[in-house]
Amino acid sequence: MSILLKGGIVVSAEGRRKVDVRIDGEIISEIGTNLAIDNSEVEDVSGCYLLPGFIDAHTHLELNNGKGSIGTADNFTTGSRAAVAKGTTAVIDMATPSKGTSLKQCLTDWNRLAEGNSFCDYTYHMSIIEWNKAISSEIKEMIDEGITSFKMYMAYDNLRTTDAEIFEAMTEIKKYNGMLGIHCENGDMVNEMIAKFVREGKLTPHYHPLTRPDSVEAEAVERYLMIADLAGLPVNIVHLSTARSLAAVRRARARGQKLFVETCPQYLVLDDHLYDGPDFEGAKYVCSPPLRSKKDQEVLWEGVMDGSIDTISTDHCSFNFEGQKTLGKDDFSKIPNGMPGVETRPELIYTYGVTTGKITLERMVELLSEGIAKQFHLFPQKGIIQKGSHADIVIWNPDTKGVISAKTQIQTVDYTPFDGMETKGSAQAVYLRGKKVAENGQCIAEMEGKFIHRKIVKESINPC
Ligand code: DUC
Ligand code: ZN
Ligand code: ZN
Ligand code: ZN
Repeated sequence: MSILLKGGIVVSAEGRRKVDVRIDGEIISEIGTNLAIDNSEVEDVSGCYLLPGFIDAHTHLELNNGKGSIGTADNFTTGSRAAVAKGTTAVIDMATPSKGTSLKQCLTDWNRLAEGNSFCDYTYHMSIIEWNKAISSEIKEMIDEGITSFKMYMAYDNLRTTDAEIFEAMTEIKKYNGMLGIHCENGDMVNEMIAKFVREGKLTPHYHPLTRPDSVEAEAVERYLMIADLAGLPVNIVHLSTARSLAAVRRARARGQKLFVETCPQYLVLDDHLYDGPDFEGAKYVCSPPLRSKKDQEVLWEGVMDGSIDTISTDHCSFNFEGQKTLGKDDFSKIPNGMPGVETRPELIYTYGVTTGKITLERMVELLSEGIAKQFHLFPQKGIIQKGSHADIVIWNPDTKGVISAKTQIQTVDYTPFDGMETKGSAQAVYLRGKKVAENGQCIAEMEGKFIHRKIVKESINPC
């Protein structure tokens, strides 16, 4: 039997329409005004917006941080449960191999982690942490397997490659019109500043952001964009966090370069005074790049508003405060980097972006779903509510009020960096490929998330 969502307002990046939506099986079969009930099961969604299922293009649901084998607090099951509960119906997780592991093996490993263990749909960015003939020959293989995007690092000694290797990887990826995202920080400078503070006995979380100032990110962004320009590849800058980096992006675009920019909710709603919290509280906010100044926050919001920033994803990488973050109690450089966020992104962006008038709901849909789907070859299967697309639909109630709390969150981690923040609006129900998977903030389904095989369609790349 089909499902008829009646009386809601369907929102896309282009606008909003008061129309009914019929779902047959996994697919949206009909959209129109006053659709006949026929044999459909009717759900009255009047007063609500119908938004395409949100896509989080940057999660580390299962990551070993390379510092003494610390695994993330969440895994595919708990992370995806938190995702769907609040409206995220697909994630693009960072598949991260260890040194000496082939990309094919890493793909097998990630499939083993995700298959049958995910409440939401998923795919991966394949991380390239070393470059050689064998890895180079695997790029096409990955694309044929449906993995059309890659990730590289300019910082973290266990993950980073040289500029020459980045250039070679770009050249190979360009042959197939793949997408490359990069963690932009100058790794040498970070190492140097960590060593200096440690030498001086400056060991509290206060020093974490001082080892990774805005110049460390902006220099890497600028260098990466120059390398991409040489290679002729449109690239993605992940978790851009500073005004200086955004200025570099604008300069690149002004000279005609095509690129994409992602930021994360933490850089929009939190700032660096949190590193000075009492006791060891600052450790909760240790992520890289670090939280920035209020001024950076303002400039990032401007970027979100004027289109310089294309997408918002989370960089969800959760470590417990007790027993994991506390490993760095005597030395901030031993605090595992990362924070949870896959659960809270929709409510944070709606509350602090849409209800404040900074962005429209249409823009939120673009930033959290449609734009991501287009950039990463998930469109029009995902990212839009239209006939023939997956019925991934968030029934968004704009009238609810809430407070983010570690006590009530679904994520399996012992804190949230957004604790105590008030929210407005929330997912009243969530459909994943036609099946209701969440209601009133709780996941109500089985783990039926599927791997999404992506195919490169060149026309879908449309950077602003
Ligand atoms: N930064 C983090 O804080 N955690 C995961 C990886 C990253 O780049
Ligand atoms: Zn990163
Ligand atoms: Zn401080
Ligand atoms: Zn990341």
